[in-house]
Amino acid sequence: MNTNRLLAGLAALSLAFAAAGCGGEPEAPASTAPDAPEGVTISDGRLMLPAVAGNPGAVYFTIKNAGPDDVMIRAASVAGAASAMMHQTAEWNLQVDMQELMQVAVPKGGEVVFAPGGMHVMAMELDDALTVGGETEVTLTFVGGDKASFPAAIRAPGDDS
Ligand SMILES: [Cu+2]
Repeated sequence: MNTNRLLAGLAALSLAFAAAGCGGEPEAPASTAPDAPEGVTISDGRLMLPAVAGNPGAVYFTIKNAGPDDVMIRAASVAGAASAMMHQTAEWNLQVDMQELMQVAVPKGGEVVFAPGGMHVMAMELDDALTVGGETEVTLTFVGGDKASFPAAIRAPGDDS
């Protein structure tokens, strides 16, 4: 289970906000936080800052489902962003466009990669406290109410390897 990682993430986040003197909303007590779905793990989380301040950032990660059931992501949130949504990048008549994804399925035994040029979490109205080299926390909400949080390293614009 991810409880220890979640606790560590929450602790790190609290420290980050305290250090920045940021008046972020208090985190819910960890003891009441819902667990991640069984067997679901998330790795390689990173937040790309926008090239132009005020534009949205993009979060990428890999989610694996080694559990007994298919799971469905239905929402994402990013600490330090006013709002966030899941997007799919698509090229259309030589134009790059984005489409909102209401749900993303992660089948049992499978993995889904959010990566440049494909799916991403778009993070709107980023807090100034999110700076290159830092870390923030991303939370996915699943159909049925489970949640999974993971750390995202904050990277410079274009550093999306
Ligand atoms: Cu987008």
